[in-house]
Amino acid sequence: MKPLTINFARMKETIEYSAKVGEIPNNGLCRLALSKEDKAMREQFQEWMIEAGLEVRVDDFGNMYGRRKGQTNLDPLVVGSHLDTQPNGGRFDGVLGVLSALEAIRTLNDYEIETYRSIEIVNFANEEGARFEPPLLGSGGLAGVFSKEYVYNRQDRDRKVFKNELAEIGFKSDEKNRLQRAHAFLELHIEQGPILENERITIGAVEGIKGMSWLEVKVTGEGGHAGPTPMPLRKDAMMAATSMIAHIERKCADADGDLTVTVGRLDVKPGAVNCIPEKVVFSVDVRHLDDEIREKFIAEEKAVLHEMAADRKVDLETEMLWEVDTSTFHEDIIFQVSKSAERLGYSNRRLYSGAGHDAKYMNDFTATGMIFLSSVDGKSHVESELTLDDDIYKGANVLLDAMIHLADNKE
Ligand code: HGY
Ligand code: MN
Ligand code: MN
Repeated sequence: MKPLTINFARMKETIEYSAKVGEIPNNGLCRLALSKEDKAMREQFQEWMIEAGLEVRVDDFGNMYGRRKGQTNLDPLVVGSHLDTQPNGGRFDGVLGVLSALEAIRTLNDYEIETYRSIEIVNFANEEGARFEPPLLGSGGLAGVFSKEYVYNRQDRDRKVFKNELAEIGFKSDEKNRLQRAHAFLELHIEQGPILENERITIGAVEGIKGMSWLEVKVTGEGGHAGPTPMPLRKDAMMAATSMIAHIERKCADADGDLTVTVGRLDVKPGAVNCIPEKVVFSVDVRHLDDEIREKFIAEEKAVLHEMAADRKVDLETEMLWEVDTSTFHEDIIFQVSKSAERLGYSNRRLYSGAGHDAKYMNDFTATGMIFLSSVDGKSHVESELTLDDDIYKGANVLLDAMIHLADNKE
């Protein structure tokens, strides 16, 4: 049977709607988890799912599910991603995975196709970890990696608590609504890197996700007056922290090309022009395909930072906020993505993901895979994030074809 294709004009409408909910200048999106913008987008997504005839439910983490009944009660096929964004996010990260799943359901409805297994589409709560750290709280909670108590007590920078914010937006529901079992999970997502674009390849059959660590470094010195305090007498937390960050960058430059290190968050106390910084707290995001290389880098670097702190007579504390090892997806799902791309005549290649995704924790829950689409200039987590319509159309067709095959799998 010739592969079906989606209704791109209809899908484009949902993408354009989403692009307005939390819109910021330069085509960006700021739709932080559990914000009023997230609430508005969730409510619209819920409406679309109901219109598509899905049984909608929300679990206690705020994960949203829409179930399309199949012929049997066998474990369902699950597809989806996340609708929350970074503060300076793009219009496609996570969004495409949720809206392509919705469009695939709508297309199955158009053709009145009844699948052997039920299909559930999902919007996971708090994938980005930009507001409530760490990331993947919804999928991680579902997979049993994070306890309900841990997730509920996470606080944002304004000390707002996850549990209260989730209730506030009206998406805190029942534990019994959690997804119980799945035959497989498939997530369509933008690559957020340059490989597919550089090689002019349409579809990425993702093999897995790199390991990553989120470290927090606290440097405590002594505050003082910016003027009369002689330099040799200072215990300046900012000068110490910046020399540490410079060392981290140098050490990363000496490592192999796969290591990435990012200092994305830095807070200074008291943060006044004419006060010597007393305390600096900064984050270090470390990623590598080889878990041993990542862990060795962190252990060696922590030792050097402690030496640097002693030289500067400041205190140093480090805390591992979150870390995950490299995960490899299920061969059957990776193969299905490649096969569906071939059936549709789209170029494709296998690759690993440098970005984290809900598929990371869903891989603990069921046979999991991802479909990648090209990111223009390899950019993401910026307002200018862009994936071209033609790629979106083709990616959604691959998702649809893979869904039909996986949902009709009788094993
Ligand atoms: O951090 C990540 O890689 C993901 O975008 N949350
Ligand atoms: Mn994402
Ligand atoms: Mn992201």
